[in-house]
Formats: sequence, structure tokens, C-alpha cells
Amino acid sequence: MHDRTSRLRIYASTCRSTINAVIIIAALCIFAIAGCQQEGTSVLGEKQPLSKDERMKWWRDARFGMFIHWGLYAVPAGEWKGKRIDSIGEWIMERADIPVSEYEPLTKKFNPVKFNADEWVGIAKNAGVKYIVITSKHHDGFCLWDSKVTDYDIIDATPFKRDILKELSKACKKQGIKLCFYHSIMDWHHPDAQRPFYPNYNDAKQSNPNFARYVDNYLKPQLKELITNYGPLGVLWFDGEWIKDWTEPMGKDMFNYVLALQPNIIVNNRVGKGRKGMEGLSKDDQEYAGDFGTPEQQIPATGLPGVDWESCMTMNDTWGYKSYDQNWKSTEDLLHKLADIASKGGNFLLNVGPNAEGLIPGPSVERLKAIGEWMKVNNESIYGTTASPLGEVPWGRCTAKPGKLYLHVFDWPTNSKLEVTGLKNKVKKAYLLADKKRAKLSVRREDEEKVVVSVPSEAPDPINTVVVLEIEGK
Ligand code: H79
Repeated sequence: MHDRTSRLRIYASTCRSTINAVIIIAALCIFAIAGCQQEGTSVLGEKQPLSKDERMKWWRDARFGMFIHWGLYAVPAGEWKGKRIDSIGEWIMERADIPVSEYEPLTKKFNPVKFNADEWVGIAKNAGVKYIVITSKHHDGFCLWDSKVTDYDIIDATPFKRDILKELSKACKKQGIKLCFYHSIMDWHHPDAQRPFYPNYNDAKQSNPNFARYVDNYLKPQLKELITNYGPLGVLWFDGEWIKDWTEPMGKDMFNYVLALQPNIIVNNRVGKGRKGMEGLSKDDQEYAGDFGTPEQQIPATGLPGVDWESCMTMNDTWGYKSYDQNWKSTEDLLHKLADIASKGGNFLLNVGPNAEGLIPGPSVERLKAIGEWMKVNNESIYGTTASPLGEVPWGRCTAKPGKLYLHVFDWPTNSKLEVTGLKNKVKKAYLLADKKRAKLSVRREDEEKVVVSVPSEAPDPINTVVVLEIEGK
């Protein structure tokens, strides 16, 4: 501001008409103030804390995101020295006891010449996701951007030498997708973060005496790079927080640190020590750092009123690419999971693990395409919805918006009568979401709590047909 005003003063003195100058200064000031406020920064440069509701608004509306696990582990693709290694692909360094000296040279083979950021973001956008979370760094420590605090990154250590995150950041901005980063707290490569006795990379009992130095000189500077050079970011998704070295106060400090760098950022609960195992929800969300719970490979059985959460899930059995994992979930299963999660008030973060050439596996692309086709017709029943006010329904799931219920019918009634129980409100209108004309379906009230909607005899969508009820009152 200071610089600009002094420049403007000089400009004004050379100006014939001082009135014109005053008008220009006023306009510039208004722009400057508006610009600052959008960033959540006051005119004086002080950070204005945003409320959690303000920060979470877009995320709660989004309901659907895409996870990308990509790194050096895509090169071995689940095999080491001719042996298939059980368990998830991105853990191969730990699972196959690979010493750093043997894992590191994978960088030389990381040359994903088929990588195309616009294509990846396009696949995500066509699927209907609103945000992408990609591994800036997984537990193995390899970095997908040009980090200034290490050479163990895509620019300094690989023949590819392209900043993947920069390219994705541009593509996401262009296509209107929020870019988010997964960043591992645990680091199997950094000497100040590793477990002191190889090969116990994941030993929860040991600690590294230099861990604080790793946090101050490495982890925090990296997050600052990511936020300032690739942002504004949607979410920072921490993981690997279970190690002994990481404490809840460190989690709170990290939470405050990243919020100070970007006041509207969202942070998952793995920044602190509050999560309950793979169930992922916080033991007490008042006490622990982080904005949302992270059930991993599971969906909470019931809704969780007042709690923000996101189920992350793989399409096969691995996050990072494994050439031989063909245990794909069906499109039907994935679409049912999406509706199930939304009906319980959560977000769905669905993973892809691109290969070492830079391609998202074909079966993942096919499924995302099919999900996108369903979303194009039905996304109104996912975006911006809240949990179902009805209890369990026998035919599928339900999502809600003010004045509307979306009935996601998985099992189409054989008698053309869709029974909706637990509904006392008057139904003003019922129609199929896929029907552009919104032709009225007839609705009969059977008793105080039950209405019956007359529906076509055949399910218009065999996977999930959405019936909309416009209702009166809450
Ligand atoms: O990034 C993905 C996983 O790599 C990471 N979180 C998701 C989002 C993750 N961290 N921990 N886990 C998943 C659970 C780990 C499970 C196992 Fe193992 C890893 C089973 C086998 C290898 C560690 C070692 C736990 C048991 C043995």
C-alpha cells in the first residue's frame, strides 16, 4: 500500500487535473480493499480469522473429490526384485524393507512422459468432482514439486524435470477445480525424520532425536512453499501423524501455521493426534486440531450430525499404482457409495493411482466417466445437500436441501409404488430428477408418516434413479 500511494502522489502532481487524480486514487483504493478482503486479510495487512463455517462452505457443498496417489512407487508398481509385495503399493519401501540407498535411484526411472495435467483435471471434472487432493509428498519422502529444501524432488532428481504440481495448479485454475495437497508428516527419507534403526520405517515406538529440526527446517518450509507458490489451496491433507515424534501440541501449532499462511485453508484431522484409527473421526472434535474426520476405506454406519467428515477410498485395493491389482469396485458400487456418503452428510474422496508413464489406469478412467454421466443428470441430488432426515429407507438412500428431498432409489419397486415412511410434511410435487419436463408423479398419503409415490414400472436408471419430493416445511 505504501509504495503504491507514494507512486500515486507523484503521478497526481504531474497530472493537470487534480480532480481526475483523486478519482483514480479512490478507485484504486477501493480495488485494493476489495482484493484484500477476498483473501481474508484486512487493509492493514492483519489476518482476519475466518469462521470455520466460512472456511468449510465450498467443501461442504462439494461432496465429491478425487484423490491422486502418485510418486516413485509407481515405478516398481507393487513388485520388488521379481517378487510381488503384498499390501498397498505406496508402502512398498516399508513392506519390502528397501533401504534408502536402493529406493532413491527409482528417481532415475521416473519419467512419466505421458503426463498431461489438463487431461487429468479434465477426467476429474467430467466425473463431477469439485476438488483434487494429490500427494505432494507421501511417506517415502519424494516430492512432486521443485522444493527448495531438498533435491529429492521431481525437478532435481528425475529425468522428467517438470513441476507436476505447477502444471496441475494451472490446469485446476483453468478448469475451476480446487487443488489440495496430501502431505505426509512421517518421512522415511529425511535423516532427521526416519526411525533411527532401519528398516523399521513405521516403528511407532522409536523417535528421532532430530525430529524438531525436521519440522522447523523442512516440513514447515515445504508447506510454506506449497501454499505460497501453488495456492490458494483448498485443503491440506496430513497423514502419518501416528509416529511417536508427533504430538497434539505440534498438530495445533501446524494447524495455526498453515492458517496464518492462508486464512481460508481447510485442514484434515490427521494434522493432530485426535483420530480414532481407520474410523478416522476425531475422539472429541472440540479438543483436537483439524477441521474434518477422515474415515479410511470405510463409511460410518450412521450419520454424524454436526461433524464434518470425508471417506477416502480406493477403486481397487491400493492407493499407489500396482500393475496387477485388478480388484476393481464396480461403477454401481461406487455410485451407491457416493449417495450413501452424501445421505450421511459426508464427502467422498475417491482415489486414482496413475502409473509411471503418467496415465490414470483405464479401469479408473472408465468408472470416473460413468460416474460423470450419472452426475451430469443427477448432481443436484449430491452437491450442496445435507444428511437424510428420514431414517433408514429400504430402497436406497435420501439426501436433502431446504424444501426438497432426493430419493436415491437403488432397488426399484416391482409394483411401481415407492413407499416413503417417516415423512409427515405435505408433498407439493414429486418428479424424476432425470426428467427435464419434471412431469408430476402422483403422490398418495397413506398415513400420518407415510406417502406412496407412483413411479414408472421400469427403473429409468438401473443403478440409482433419483426421485425428487418438493415438501412443505422442515
Ligand atoms: O495414503 C494412503 C495410505 O498410504 C495411508 N493413508 C491413505 C490415505 C495409510 N497410512 N496408513 N495406512 C494407510 C494404514 C496402513 C496399513 C498398512 Fe501396514 C500398511 C497395512 C500394511 C501396510 C502398517 C504396516 C500397518 C500395518 C503394517
